[in-house]
Amino acid sequence: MQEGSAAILPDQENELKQQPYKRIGSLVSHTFHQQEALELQCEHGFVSVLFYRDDIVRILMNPKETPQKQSTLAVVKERENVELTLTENEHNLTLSSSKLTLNINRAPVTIAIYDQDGRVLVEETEHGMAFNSKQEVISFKKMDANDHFYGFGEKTSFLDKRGEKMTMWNTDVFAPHNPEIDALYQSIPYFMTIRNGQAHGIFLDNPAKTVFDMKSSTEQYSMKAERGQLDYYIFAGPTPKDVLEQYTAITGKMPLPPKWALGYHQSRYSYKNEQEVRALVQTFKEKRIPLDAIYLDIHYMDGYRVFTFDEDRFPNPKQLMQELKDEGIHVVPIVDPGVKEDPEYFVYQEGVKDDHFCKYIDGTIYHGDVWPGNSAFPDFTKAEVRKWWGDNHTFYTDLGIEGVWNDMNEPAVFNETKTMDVKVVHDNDGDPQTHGELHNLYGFLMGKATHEGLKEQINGKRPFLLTRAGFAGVQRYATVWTGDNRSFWEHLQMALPMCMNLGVSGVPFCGPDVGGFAHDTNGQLLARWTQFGTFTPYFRNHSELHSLPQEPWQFGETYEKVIKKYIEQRYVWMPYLYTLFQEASVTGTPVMRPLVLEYPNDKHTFNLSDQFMIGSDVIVAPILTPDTYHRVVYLPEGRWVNYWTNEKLEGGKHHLVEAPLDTLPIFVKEGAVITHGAVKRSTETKEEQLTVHVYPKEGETSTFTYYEDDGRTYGYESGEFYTCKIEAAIDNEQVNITMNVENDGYQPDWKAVKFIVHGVADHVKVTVDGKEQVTEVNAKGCVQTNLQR
Ligand code: MIG
Repeated sequence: MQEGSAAILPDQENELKQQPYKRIGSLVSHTFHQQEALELQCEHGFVSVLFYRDDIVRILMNPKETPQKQSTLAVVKERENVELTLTENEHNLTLSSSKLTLNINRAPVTIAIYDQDGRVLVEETEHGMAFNSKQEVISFKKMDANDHFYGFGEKTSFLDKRGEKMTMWNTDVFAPHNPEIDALYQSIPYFMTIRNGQAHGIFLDNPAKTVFDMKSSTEQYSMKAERGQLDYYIFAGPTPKDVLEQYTAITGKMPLPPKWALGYHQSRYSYKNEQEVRALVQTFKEKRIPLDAIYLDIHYMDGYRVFTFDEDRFPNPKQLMQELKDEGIHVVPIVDPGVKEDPEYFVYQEGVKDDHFCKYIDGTIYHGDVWPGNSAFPDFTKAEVRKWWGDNHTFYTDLGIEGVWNDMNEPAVFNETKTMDVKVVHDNDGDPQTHGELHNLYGFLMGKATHEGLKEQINGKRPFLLTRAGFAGVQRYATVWTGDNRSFWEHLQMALPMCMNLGVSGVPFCGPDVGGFAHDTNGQLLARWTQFGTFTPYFRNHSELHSLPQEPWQFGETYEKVIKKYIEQRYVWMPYLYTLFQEASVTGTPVMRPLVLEYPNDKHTFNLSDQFMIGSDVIVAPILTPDTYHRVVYLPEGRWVNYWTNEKLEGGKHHLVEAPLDTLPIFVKEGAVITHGAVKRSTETKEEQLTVHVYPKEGETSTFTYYEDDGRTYGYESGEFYTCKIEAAIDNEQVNITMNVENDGYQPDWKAVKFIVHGVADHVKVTVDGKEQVTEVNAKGCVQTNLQR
């Protein structure tokens, strides 16, 4: 419903007034045992402090009793034994590990946390931790004039969240996403502060509605939970990448995805029947546009019943899947949580019989209206239900399907609140809690159920799961797409900071619907969006039922050519991207990065929302407005090379660069090594030759450790992978390159390597592993040499 001016009537003011908070007061007593928690009893509340590692501490506050230590399933880390010392005097207690020191003021109790150099990271204001009569709990922290905030999961608006107030409450938002919509599908109550070049982080592990207010004051910020306890972790940093490593130590890392999940994906709400699917694949083939996956949206089902196919539209799914598989294409069907209330439908029957659905306290099943009509919802907080749900996926995996798309899992319900009744009581494995208390976990737990089920069923292959809703830790199970955006240039613009902040929130594998979901796209917007998509970790074109079709060829040849070129580029860059995905799976550092992650001391990067990095050496600066063929690009310190023209540009300043329709501005840092592959039909096509681009820098050895494995199985966990350290140095008109295989547990397909050395004189000599090579100067003025393995 559209709101009119009535929404701002003057007499509504009072209702909006906040309840006053009560502070926990002074310290009454405390207990401390090495390796246990430090427990504080205060006048009006209880506080626990637990160390997980030297550089990670957890703080809990409960106004009524000693805090419960049970974490949500977002947390995977067990506590390590950390050597701690506690000292006391009449004013305060001091608890230290080798990396963090907590200074706890006795009257009133407020906590300040310092790093090993005595620098304050997080410091409570005099309000400290508090609560109110509505059961809300809150913590107030000092805000430094130099604080910049990143993360918070999937949020609209710009990169730096200083000056924003954000609500975490998983919500299905079809209305246009804009800066005032602060609750979308994902809730990741986590952020990173960068202050004077150093970083620390906070994760609030509370799945009820939470609010982060970095807006109402310039001197303090707050984080509040509507229900439950304050339960948060502090990450010591000091670099932004350290914070990500620490946060993902607690909430887990993205497992290495199957390579096909990194290819180009085509979707539509909906490709409605077998003929449409076949015709689609045929067109991609005829036009020689690469394709790795197509999606089946809700029309494939029989009356929107999950785990069924409509027999008229899809009479022989098994055969269809096989045909597509032979073409190197995967199929990803949508699976929603709502199970149609239908006593003749086996999923509903089983769910009722075995007590799998969400219920009210009196035992009646909760029903809500979604696509299939009145529906029941699995209670994913119960391990048994997750197992049942996961097992049901044999319906798909028996057909050869290896990827699933979870939608509507906020859960979305067609009613005023847009979700499940908060009075529903979840089983929560024997510790019942209301939906209001656990709401933000629902999609995450559905993801856990689905991922674990698929993984068990596909014989050692890596499953792919796409999800709309999630919570902290969602990266362990699923790829995140950013829901129902629109075909607006503004939404293309917004997708950059949104995805960068998802990356900073531990979710490296994410992306928006390319071209925009709702509303009609056009050739130029689709072309520019596809250019951006080449470098979003997840790359899927998807559009809505009533919108103009937006497959790559729908807007005429000029656009088709550009779109095709950038889909091809995705495959050209794949060997580089895959290495970055592997890095992310081990370190938590995202593939797509805001510049501030690499240059936290450079003020030009703090709120740089219209360009990003891929790894630490490549800057991508897409065009984000119509009829625009130039743009400003900021290049940080160092020298940078225009990827297309080899022009060298000085860093530490802004440049005006050209960007005709077929050009996505890309800049490579001098000193970088980049690996490329060939244009392919899909990731199933073998790589015949690896291309190594070298951008030598005087006085420095360039290094890149290239990674490869079979792209499908978990063999890499037992050493079946290939890593090769590529080094290059320029010395007196000679470029010396070495390739040292560090792990040969897997043999790559390619039999030849091509080296392309950029930005050097054409008489420069090239040696590879000590041997001088025959070189030629290629069309772009680069020195090039070929090597057979
Ligand atoms: O509200 O399944 O975000 O990607 O195509 C409609 C139909 C439900 C919402 C998803 C969208 C999907 C659509 N779904």
